[in-house]
Amino acid sequence: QHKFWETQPVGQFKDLDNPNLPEGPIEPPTPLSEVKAEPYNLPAPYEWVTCDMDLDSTCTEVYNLLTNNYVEDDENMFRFNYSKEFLQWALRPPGYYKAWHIGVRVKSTKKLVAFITGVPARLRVRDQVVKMAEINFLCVHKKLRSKRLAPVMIKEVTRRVHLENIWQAAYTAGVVLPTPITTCRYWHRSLNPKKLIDVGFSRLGARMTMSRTIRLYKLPETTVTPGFRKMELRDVPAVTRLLRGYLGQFAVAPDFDEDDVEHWLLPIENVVDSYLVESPETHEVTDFCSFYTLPSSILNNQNYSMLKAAYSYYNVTTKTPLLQLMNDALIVAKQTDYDVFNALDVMQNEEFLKELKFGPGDGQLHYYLYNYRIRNALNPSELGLVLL
Ligand code: YNC
Ligand code: MG
Repeated sequence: QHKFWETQPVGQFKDLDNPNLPEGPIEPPTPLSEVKAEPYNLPAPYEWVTCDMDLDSTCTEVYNLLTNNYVEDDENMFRFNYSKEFLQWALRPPGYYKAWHIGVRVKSTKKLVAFITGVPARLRVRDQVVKMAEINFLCVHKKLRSKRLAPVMIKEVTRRVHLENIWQAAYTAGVVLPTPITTCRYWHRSLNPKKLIDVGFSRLGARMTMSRTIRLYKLPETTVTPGFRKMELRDVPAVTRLLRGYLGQFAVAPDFDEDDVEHWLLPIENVVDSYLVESPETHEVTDFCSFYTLPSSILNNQNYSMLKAAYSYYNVTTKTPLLQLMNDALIVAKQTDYDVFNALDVMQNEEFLKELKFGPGDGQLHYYLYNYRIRNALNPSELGLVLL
């Protein structure tokens, strides 16, 4: 069934109903001297490369590989189009390792045909903070699919993570593998319903006209919460306190310090946006919301080539009602021309999804840990982690 994954230290389907297995690492770390020093073998025409994401030329090659070969929806109508600026942000957080940005080239032409990445992160699982790798952007060129290249890519990134004395990882995928710690659903809030319907992202509801639909999704021109403004560098300490206080309640969540918050949440145009509420009376930062920008290419449409999508990231409230804060997030996204605002049913998101007119999507997103067992699958609302 899973010839590769059956050999890996991950929760196996056969163990799902075994209550005696302890939570925590599945295998102990091995001495670093026992970690394979040489890269895994690739088929003869290919070679490993480390992709230097500081180089604009390398970034462009990675961008082109992903733009043409990365994740599509089930009906092959849309494909993720991560921007170069986004990739540089996602792949260079505090303490990142260049060696974890792994490419495969054709030896003869140097063409980049596969990619996988890791970045370091501290994740808390219940009461344990664990150093992990977050694995993302696994991509094999369409012409090289189903040749068992992916397992080699995964083993090679694992080897390079082990060389840094890190033994656990977190990742998400649209496919079912042994075994998800939780399974989430994407919800979509139309901001530009006419375009979404024209490109086939959504359909006109039963007994709905286009003008009724446009009215249904209409938003105020300006935000309503007093003191709502963009996050700035000076807000990093306050936002870190707010986030740490909030994420503590979830079974699995990042353990963010100020450096992490500065990197992951300080706004970068067309990459990540964060807003907060500064109390007009006390100047205290009481609430926070954020989203990242991930457009999708629209495949085979005459009129449009790109869908501009915002993805809900981390949101925290202590004073403002969550519904009102998220409605303000929708308003700023609409002001800056996003077509759709997406959110997973993680954290407390279910509290606003239906009320704010998000509709459930069809794809599912499964979350996984490598070499870390969790006894029972989590409810999405117990998960405090958003991967890019
Ligand atoms: C996937 N997405 O099951 P079995 S998500 C993990 N994640 O193995 P082949 C995957 N494994 O079942 P292809 C996977 N997709 O026989 C497939 N697999 O045990 C497994 N798509 O390999 C699959 N990007 O090379 C099977 O398949 C084996 O040529 C088959 O390549 C797969 O980034 C892929 O969806 C996904 O580019 C590269 O289809 C290709 O089809 C492709 O014959 C479009 O592979 C783009 C796409 C995936 C996005 C992502 C997270 C990846 C996580 C990888 C696992 C990390 C583990 C932790 C490592 C560090 C550990 C430490 C410490
Ligand atoms: Mg393959």
